[in-house]
Amino acid sequence: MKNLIESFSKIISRIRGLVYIDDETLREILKEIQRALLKADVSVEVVYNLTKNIEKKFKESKIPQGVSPKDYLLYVIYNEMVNILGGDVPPSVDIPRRPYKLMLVGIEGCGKTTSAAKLAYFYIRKKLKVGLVQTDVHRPGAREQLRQLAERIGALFYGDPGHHDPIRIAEEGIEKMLKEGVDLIIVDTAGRHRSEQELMEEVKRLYETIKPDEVMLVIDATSGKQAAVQAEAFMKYVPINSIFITKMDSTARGGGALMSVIKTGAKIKFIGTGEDVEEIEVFNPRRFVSRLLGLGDLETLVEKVKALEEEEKVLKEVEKDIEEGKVTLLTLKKQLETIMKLGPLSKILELLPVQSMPMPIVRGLSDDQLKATQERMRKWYAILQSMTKEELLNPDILDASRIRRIARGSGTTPRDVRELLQYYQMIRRLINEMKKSRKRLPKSLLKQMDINLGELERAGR
Ligand SMILES: Nc1nc2c(ncn2[C@@H]2O[C@H](COP(=O)(O)OP(=O)(O)OP(=O)(O)O)[C@@H](O)[C@H]2O)c(=O)[nH]1
Ligand SMILES: [Mg+2]
Repeated sequence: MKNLIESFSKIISRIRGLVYIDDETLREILKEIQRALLKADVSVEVVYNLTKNIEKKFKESKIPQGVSPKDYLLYVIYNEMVNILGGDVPPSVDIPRRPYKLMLVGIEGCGKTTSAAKLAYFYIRKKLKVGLVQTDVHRPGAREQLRQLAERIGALFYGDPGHHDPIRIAEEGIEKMLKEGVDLIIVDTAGRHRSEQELMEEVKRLYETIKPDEVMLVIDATSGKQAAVQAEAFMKYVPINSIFITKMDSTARGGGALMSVIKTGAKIKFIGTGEDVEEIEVFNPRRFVSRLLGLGDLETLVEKVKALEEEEKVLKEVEKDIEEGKVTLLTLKKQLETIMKLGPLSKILELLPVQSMPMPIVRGLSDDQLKATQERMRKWYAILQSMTKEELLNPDILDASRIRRIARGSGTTPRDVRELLQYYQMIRRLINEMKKSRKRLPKSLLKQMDINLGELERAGR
């Protein structure tokens, strides 16, 4: 990890120092990225695809207004890295059913027993009652190792009672844990065997006995790009539902392990970052890449570019609607949708050049006003959601009884609905006036829409 962070920090500062980016510079930067990743044991294929995607995206996309080419390049690099690590959405680590049986598998010394305790501790802190079962009868001291960890973190424990039969231990252990009413049973398995074949067969038999809700494969990050080979070997015997990558703290090949495992289609859920039970993290590709690229402010940049791209898309749609003379409530709904998707209003306002916002937002709002605006948008959106398509397209059909129904359906009042309609009428008037004076739409129009909601409210009362 450390090495990769160092290489990337050099690349990033180089990009930051650029005045313009020509093909030659871009090629050099991509080469540096390739070198850094290959050093982290990322496979040639993954490295090649990644840099090709970065190049393509950077060259082919239109850079949103207000973003410099170097910022856009950083954004593209970040985004492609996140994609290759599993995408924007962090894995869910919720326990969907209780009791839930989680079985850990992995080769000798990869960190199963340690990770079993880490996971138990992770869920104990989420107020679950957790039981640990040790089925490893091969490694001397395996029982004692997990028993002590269990005691330390306050988990229940079951292990080798003296008969050395892993299958029976699994059965007895699960029975005991069910009797104790635990929410989560974590079953540790042996990694030490005479041969890989033997290991796999025991894993398979245990799987059939335990019938786990989830099989989690534990992989040592030092295995680098070989991680995929390991994962595929296990997948031949049991379904692998999730992955725990250990020892991310102690190797330069963590990047390779992560990126190779993703290729197998398995979901990385956790990473281990030290020997202690607390050193466990939910694997979050975005956070991981931010840290890797050493950019605290990158998230902000990414949000900004995303917001701008999103905004441009909606602007285009709105522009089309306006040109075709069909600004309806549906147009408004689309705008609101975009804004709500982008997150807290205060943040969006910081990120966007406000005059191009497709909604009437006033600069210099106080926190209270901002809250009120946000609340109103939420309300309006609820109202629009309660309307039928027909109503959205022909707001003129909205009579008192429809308005009452919509208010009820959206948990608002008829007055709220009327306020929204008033706002809509105002926009329509504006558009008509604009059309008459043949001004260019929609930028100028949108600027005019940038009106004070407070005034509207007062007018409506
Ligand atoms: N630095 C570091 N060490 C770890 C991590 N996870 C596990 N270890 C260490 O790796 C070694 C092996 O861990 P175990 O949990 O015993 O591995 P195992 O897979 O249960 O081993 P077998 O039962 O023999 O298959 C121990 O020294 C752990 O402290 C981690 O995230 N970071
Ligand atoms: Mg073990």
